[in-house]
Amino acid sequence: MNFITQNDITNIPKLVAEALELKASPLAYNHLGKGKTLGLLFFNNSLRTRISTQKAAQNLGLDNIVLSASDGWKLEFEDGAVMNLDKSEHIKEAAAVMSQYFDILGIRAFPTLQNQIEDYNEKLFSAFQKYASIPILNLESSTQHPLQAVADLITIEEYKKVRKPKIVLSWAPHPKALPQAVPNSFAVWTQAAGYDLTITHPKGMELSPDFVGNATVEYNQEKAFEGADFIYTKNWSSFKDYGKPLQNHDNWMITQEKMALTNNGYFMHCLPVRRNVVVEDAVLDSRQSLTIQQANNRTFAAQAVLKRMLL
Ligand code: AN0
Ligand code: CP
Repeated sequence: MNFITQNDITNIPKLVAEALELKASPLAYNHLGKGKTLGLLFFNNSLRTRISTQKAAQNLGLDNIVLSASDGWKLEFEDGAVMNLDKSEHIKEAAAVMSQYFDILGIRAFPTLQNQIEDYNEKLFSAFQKYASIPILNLESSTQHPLQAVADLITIEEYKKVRKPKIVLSWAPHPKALPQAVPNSFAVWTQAAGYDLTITHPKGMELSPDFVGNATVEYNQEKAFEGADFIYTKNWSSFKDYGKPLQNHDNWMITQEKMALTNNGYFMHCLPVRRNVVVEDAVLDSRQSLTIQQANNRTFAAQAVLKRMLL
């Protein structure tokens, strides 16, 4: 079994329940991974994804090896390429060789944010799927970050006070161009789990319709916040004007005043977060912030997924 999108998981509420069982008893399956090795290939930096996935593997008795390729290891992807320039290894060999050493291969690779077609076709992940002979685990691809979404669903399950809470995904300012992977995944996984979702962002920052699905889009941030139980915040760069960051929207920062419009709502963010740009200190440091709980749940999200991949 691969774990790349929500379509790889049957019965999402059951996966969340399995994660909560593992959280209560992390070592219950600590022989499941015995004799097996998880490879973790990072083309970009990571704090949470790297350590929580290693921890999850460790809890399952699964050995893990991290390969950090963020320093410019360039793979060739084109069929028939004459490799006389800067790329020293073809994906065909790289994926096949890693398949000899590992039983599962986790990959993190951010989008180019230049070529929308390549990014949204998941060029790198598709090539690894084609040329690796072992299951692939998504540690954040060009368009999706499913382990983050599972951790977010676990956190919502733990903190919701009603069966169908009001969940709002809000765009927030950021100085750099960031991927759409986190909001894309949050949107599809919350809806796949049966929740209604409201998305609020400035005009022009619409996400891909494939990920928005049936969510309500509300361009007035304060109106969107009214009565919300969870405010999930994330910056993303433009999908329409592909990869362009939106500047001069500092008034979209999450403040205490805006949180006061909610139903004593919780604040969520996947981290890393830029303080007093995305969200002000008072919100992040308040009791309503669930960011550290979300980060903790990354371990159990990864563990529930790896457990299914090993069974
Ligand atoms: C990345 C992103 O926006 O996708 C990783 C988030 C988990 N964000 C940053 O690098 C700031
Ligand atoms: N939330 C998240 O994926 O963080 P890292 O980039 O540190 O892994």
